[in-house]
Amino acid sequence: MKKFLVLFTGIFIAVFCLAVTGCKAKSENKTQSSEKPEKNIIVGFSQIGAESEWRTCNTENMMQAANEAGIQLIYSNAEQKQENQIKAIRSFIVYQVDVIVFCPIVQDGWDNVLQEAKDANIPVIVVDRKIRTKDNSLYAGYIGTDSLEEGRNAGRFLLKKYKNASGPINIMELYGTIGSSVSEGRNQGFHEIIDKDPRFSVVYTESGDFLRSRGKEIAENICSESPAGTLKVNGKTIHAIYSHNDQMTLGFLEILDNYKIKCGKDITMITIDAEQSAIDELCRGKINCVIECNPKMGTQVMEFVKSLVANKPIPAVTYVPETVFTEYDALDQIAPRGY
Ligand code: GYE
Repeated sequence: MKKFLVLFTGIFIAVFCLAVTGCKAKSENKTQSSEKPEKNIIVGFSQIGAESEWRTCNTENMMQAANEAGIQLIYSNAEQKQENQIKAIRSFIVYQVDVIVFCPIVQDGWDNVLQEAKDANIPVIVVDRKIRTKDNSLYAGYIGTDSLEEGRNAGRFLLKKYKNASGPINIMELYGTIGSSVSEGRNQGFHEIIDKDPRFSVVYTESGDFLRSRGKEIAENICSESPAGTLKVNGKTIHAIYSHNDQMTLGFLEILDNYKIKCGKDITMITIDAEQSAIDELCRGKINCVIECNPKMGTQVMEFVKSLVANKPIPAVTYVPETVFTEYDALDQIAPRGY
């Protein structure tokens, strides 16, 4: 009986302490920041991978924004595989997160898993890249880059650069990931502009999957087949390169340097992202035009998360602000990029 009493008192004290500290923790939370949401929001975030500095910045920005908003983020790295993203989304559904945020590596193939999220009443925000779906009600909204406009800006730069040239101007296009909305947009926007001018033609396109290593590989194959000091594909001299991201560009530049081909002078180089290392090459004269792709969308995403948790709608499409840096600008005025 005595033993039983001691045990009972022990349990009682433990429960009491837990209750007190629990209340204390709660009240501390409240006084720390009155702006933090009442409910502890949990977001499942499926990221593509870590293929570029751009991507790493995008991930860190999302984590920091979640932290600042008092939102718990469950991060999953898909290592460049759609199947891993689908698995991650399914695990977020099982976990019953409040909102799912994901960067789709490619546009197609999401309908089934998004239907599962919808059936579980979990809203989805598509970020960075777009998806193609039969039913737009499968996700709440998209926020990210305007890749069509980025492609147009690349085309506009060429028109300006070759304003007084007679042509022909042969272009090589370094394509990103096949099937991704951003590469499709960057390709379409570019053609929209240059196809109106008969001097320009894309004579060669190859996918480097947004990877520096692939940029190097493609350059090595072409350079080793070209006469010294030139870049020739299928017998045609390349005058300009339009690359869908900085990492592929930087890999390409490394090889051109080895082959003593003067990029920025003999070959015009246009690239997208505006990582610090691309801006540095613009300043060194090896790149002629850098189109910004803005990875910092975290704060806006977390605002959208809060709206959805409060049952408020979010805009169907939101584009992040982006700019263009070219050899015609005052390059010493460019602020550090932070990625
Ligand atoms: O340009 C690239 C990347 O989806 C916009 O993905 C993004 C692209 C970005 O890794 O560097």
